[in-house]
Amino acid sequence: MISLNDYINQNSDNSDQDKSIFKIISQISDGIIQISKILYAPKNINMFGKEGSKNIHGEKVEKLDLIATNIFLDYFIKSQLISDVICEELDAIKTIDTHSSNKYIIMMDPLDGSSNIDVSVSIGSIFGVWEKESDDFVLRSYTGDKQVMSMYAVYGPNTVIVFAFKNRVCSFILDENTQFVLLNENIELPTNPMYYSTNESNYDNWTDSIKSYVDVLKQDKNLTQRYVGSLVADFHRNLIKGGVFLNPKHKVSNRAKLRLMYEANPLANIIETAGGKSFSNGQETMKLIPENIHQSVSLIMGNSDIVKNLE
Ligand code: AHM
Ligand code: MG
Repeated sequence: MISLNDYINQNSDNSDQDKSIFKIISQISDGIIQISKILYAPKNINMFGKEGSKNIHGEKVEKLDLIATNIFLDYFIKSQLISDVICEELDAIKTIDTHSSNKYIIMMDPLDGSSNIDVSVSIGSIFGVWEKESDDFVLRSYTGDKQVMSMYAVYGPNTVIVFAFKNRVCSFILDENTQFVLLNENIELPTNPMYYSTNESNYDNWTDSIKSYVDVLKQDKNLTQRYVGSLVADFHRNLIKGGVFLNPKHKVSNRAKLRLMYEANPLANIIETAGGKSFSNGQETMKLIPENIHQSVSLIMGNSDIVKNLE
């Protein structure tokens, strides 16, 4: 068994960047352990349910959304590495410390799929890490292709973390001693994809090109449909088994649902490192110039041979 700590010791080249990023991975993992402990302990059931307010996206905030946000923020404040945090649950950028040694920016969805909490369906946390470009924060500079590390956790039958760093995608599972141990040190998308994943209740609200694309996926005898409704769970399944995930824009509103900075970009980096492709708004997701921190984009990602660049 190789623990996360062993893995870090074996794979760090002791450069400043390796030391910093592995420390960030380690701190995020500690936050994920804290959240797992809350999720898997029945005595904490009073921490579940709606908090009462709505977030900037108009969604009802779950108590756990806020608990998870604060758990990760505490680690980032202590790290002395993080300058600013952009978070699904925070209206504005949270500046932690502009000291020059704090040179990383984190974008996070601290609890993805939170509407699935009450029904015991898998949920997750998503993170993208960028090196700070300049003293003034200029969002346009933070395109997805500049991420130095992307990571997620899936809280399902067990807790698994996956990260893309140094051109590899690795996964670790939380064991019975509350320690992350290595599952796979080089995840690559399988060559025979199994699934297409989308919310087909939106069919009438898709453009004709998306409808035709999904019609073709449905006809493909090698594919079957799976859809959880927690982005991380849908993504993780398709990363391991192969497939395509899509959450297109709605035809009438011309708007999409998923967020560029802390959902689409981190997962795009992971899928592309694993050999796949990701498109948003008719472009490669990671080449999109961000316009605002909570910007929503269409998302189509998965195996290169079945994924299509549509909106
Ligand atoms: P959130 O729970 O962080 O607000 O995430 C939004 C969720 C994603 O996890 C999931 O992929 C998507 O909303 C589901 O969208 P839809 O309702 O269109 O199926
Ligand atoms: Mg989310």
